[in-house]
Amino acid sequence: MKVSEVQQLKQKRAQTALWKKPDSSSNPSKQALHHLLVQPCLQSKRREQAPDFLGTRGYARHRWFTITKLAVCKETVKKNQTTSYRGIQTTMAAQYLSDPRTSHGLANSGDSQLRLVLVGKTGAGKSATGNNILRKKVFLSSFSAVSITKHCEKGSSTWKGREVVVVDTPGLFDTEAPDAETVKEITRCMVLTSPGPHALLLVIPLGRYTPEGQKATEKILTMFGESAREHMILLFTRKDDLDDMDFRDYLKQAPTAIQELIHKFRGRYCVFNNKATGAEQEDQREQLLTLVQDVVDKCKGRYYTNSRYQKTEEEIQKQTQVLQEYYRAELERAKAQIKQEFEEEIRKLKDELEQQKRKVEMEMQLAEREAYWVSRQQTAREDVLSQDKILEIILNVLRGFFSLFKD
Ligand SMILES: Nc1nc2c(ncn2[C@@H]2O[C@H](COP(=O)(O)OP(=O)(O)OP(=O)(O)O)[C@@H](O)[C@H]2O)c(=O)[nH]1
Ligand SMILES: [Mg+2]
Repeated sequence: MKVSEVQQLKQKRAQTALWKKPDSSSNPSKQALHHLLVQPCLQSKRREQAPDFLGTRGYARHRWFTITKLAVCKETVKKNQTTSYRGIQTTMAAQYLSDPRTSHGLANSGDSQLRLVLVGKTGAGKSATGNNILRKKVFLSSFSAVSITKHCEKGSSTWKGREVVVVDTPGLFDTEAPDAETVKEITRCMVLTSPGPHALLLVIPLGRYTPEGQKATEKILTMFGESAREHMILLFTRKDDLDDMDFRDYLKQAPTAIQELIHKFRGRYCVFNNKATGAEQEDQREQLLTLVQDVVDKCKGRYYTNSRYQKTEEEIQKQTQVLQEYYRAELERAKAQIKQEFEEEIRKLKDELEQQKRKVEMEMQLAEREAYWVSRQQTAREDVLSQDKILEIILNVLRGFFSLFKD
């Protein structure tokens, strides 16, 4: 069999498949669609062809199949377009851009995320805590004399219908002066939590609050500054080391440094046993997230931000717009190509029925392409954040006035 014959056979098979009778019971709006889409064809200037047009029962069914699919496709595009481009910009701006005059990000009702950052000394139990909040093993956590987490990482889960985003960090504040690698990691942390975290969890292991640990805490408090204090929560790990002792009893004889911290944080603390399972694990997670919600409520929904976070967010939005423009251009390019290819083919066709069939196919392909690129525009921000390039761009933007977090 010749290649052209095989192709013809394949085409015929494909057409037969399309012509299969659609299940009318599965499509209750069939009558309405007929009225809307087929009826106008019958009333068109090709009316005289109508009996033949519908007389070809298979073709009529094929048109049904195609028209219904096209209508669904167009409906998807319409739906997507309501939130596309300008819509995306407005939503994102409202959701993420904070008032540049304040040092706090104003949460929008659409901002359903709860963004948390874990900070603390190496080995304090940040990654183990992150995994317990997320209820899954996302971060590497292990007993070691050297730091385990090398880069900031992000994980997410849900709590009461809200997305909980947790960012785990390496021991960013262990060294005296931040080196280039630390600055890079702090920037990565800002990118991952942009436009700003709702709560900063300062992780401290119970019974191991060494002088170095105290130094790290002081550095964190200084670096984030006074404006971050109301977003901070103390998270003590190693509750299991207390055995059956009540935490309040422990506090009575705890090192003064711990007592002072509790006082400084006005009782905003949580105690975790990262080895816990079952109900105990669920209870401590619930207690922490309820405390986070309390913090958010007290801050009237605001998240923590500063001038560097605002610059970071501005740049993310700028890059998102560039990518959306690119996706829009790609859509136009794809549409022009589809039109050119089909129109050339249609021009060569003599049979008006065949021409009509090709036009419907063209419309379908256009609608499908549009649905694809519109959805890419909607998720452009995620695409920007998943590229390594964004970190370099923001590092460049922040270079020169990087004095860590403090305003
Ligand atoms: N018994 C007990 N061990 C814990 C607890 N929390 C953490 N650990 C252990 O402490 C060790 C260090 O925990 P990590 O979660 O890796 O600590 P980290 O702060 O992420 O450390 P770096 O990534 O190196 O900065 C691991 O062996 C954990 O299992 C806890 O509540 N109880
Ligand atoms: Mg870690």
